[in-house]
Amino acid sequence: MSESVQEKASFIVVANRLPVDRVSGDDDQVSWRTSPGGLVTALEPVMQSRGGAWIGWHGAPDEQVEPFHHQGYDIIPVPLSSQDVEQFYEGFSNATLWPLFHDCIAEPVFHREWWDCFRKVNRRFAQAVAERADNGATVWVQDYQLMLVPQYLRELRPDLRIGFFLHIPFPPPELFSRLPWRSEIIEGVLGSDLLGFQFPGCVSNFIRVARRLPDVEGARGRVHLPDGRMVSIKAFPISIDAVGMRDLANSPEVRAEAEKLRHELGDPQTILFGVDRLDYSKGLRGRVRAIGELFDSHQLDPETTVFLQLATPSRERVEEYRALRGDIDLMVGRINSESDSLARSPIAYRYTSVPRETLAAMYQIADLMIVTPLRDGMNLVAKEYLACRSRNDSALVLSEFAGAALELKQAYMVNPYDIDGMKATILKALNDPPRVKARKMRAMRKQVFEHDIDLWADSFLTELESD
Ligand code: GDG
Repeated sequence: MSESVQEKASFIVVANRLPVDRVSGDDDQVSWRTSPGGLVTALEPVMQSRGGAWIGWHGAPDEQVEPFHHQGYDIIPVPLSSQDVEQFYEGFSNATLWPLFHDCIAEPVFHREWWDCFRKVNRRFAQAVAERADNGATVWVQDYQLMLVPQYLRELRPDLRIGFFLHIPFPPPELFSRLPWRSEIIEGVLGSDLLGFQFPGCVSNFIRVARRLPDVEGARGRVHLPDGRMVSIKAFPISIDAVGMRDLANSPEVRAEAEKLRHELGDPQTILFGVDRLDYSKGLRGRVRAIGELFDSHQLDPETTVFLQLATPSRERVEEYRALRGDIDLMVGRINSESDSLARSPIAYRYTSVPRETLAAMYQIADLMIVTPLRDGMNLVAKEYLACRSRNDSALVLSEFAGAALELKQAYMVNPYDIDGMKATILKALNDPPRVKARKMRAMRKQVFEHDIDLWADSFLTELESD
């Protein structure tokens, strides 16, 4: 395969971020490293076999980066100014759409300047795709930051096959209709030929919203537009590279790191584990409160049990995220300072991101995985835990409001708003007989290994490319 950047591509993925991170060496030489994450792992083999291009932002504001070839496919950077980052990314994407689409857990902020910038940047992405796409190419647009790209792209290039996948939930019409630009967003995304959502509830929410547009009809996974076009709408629950995760977790290096970690935590009998981007949708406040109360009432014993919580820094310049960080610091500090145990703190809390190997080691040592989002499109953490835990003597506590709950039915299900309910379920998950836990783990592991990320990508693209 050619190492130079191709002028045109027959397969294009377009996402807010590129799948690479820039790394600077000691000699100031810049190189690019594949960024970790499910989407990249899923789409890389597809891009390599098709010779495609990935179009997205490279992560540095006010900088132009030339296209380059990376591990078998082309990387096409789209520039964003500092103002674009503030208004398009931090503003409209993450302070308007993100909270609106997550049940308005935080109050969505509506600013007309943000909307103007959102439209401008979406046009820029569409333009970049239009210039690069071969005749009749397949284009797969990713996620809420680019909801207007399908329409803009179709205006520029009606010959393309355009798919769109929303990684976050799509809200019910009662919430969505608050958005001052609701019709424009729906018309934008309806520029696609195929629209994919995480779970069937999002499909029906979307069809109900789309039917409110003049002369639009929709039912049973299809929307018919006034211009005669038909858009297919379907659920494609995303997953993980289950085999890759399992093999990583079982590698000698990760096993050694797991032993070391356990020792650093004071060799506790039982380890509870949570890992999330520090985001208010992930339900950290309630989770820490529930576990803190269990330690406080001695239903969890700090002499034998540790709760390890890793929170990955995220959107640190958005106000709600700063407030959340302060709250969690305070709560954890209070719980640890009030503990009777001098030997160790009940909560080992880290605000940092760790290498993939370290995360796999953490999954390995976790006896109980606690995943309690208030709303989540899917939640890959729950699936990664199942792939990494080859022994069945463990348990998953899972929020009923995560998309994953529809597939991982045997999890210990919780309502993350119900603190007492969560406490009771955590204790049950710890104390159930081993054969009950083993049966649950086996069933869920089977689900994750049989529905992996390849199946997700293949089924979307097969559907998009079939007539
Ligand atoms: C969105 C939707 C949907 C986390 N900390 C570290 C780290 N991670 C990795 C996890 C996992 C990923 O980040 C998080 O994925 P989630 O699915 O849990 O959540 P979001 O980031 O909110 O993702 C979500 C997803 O898109 C896919 O469609 O499931 O609902 O909100 O892979 O492992 N990875 C490393 N170090 C960390 O510290 N290496």
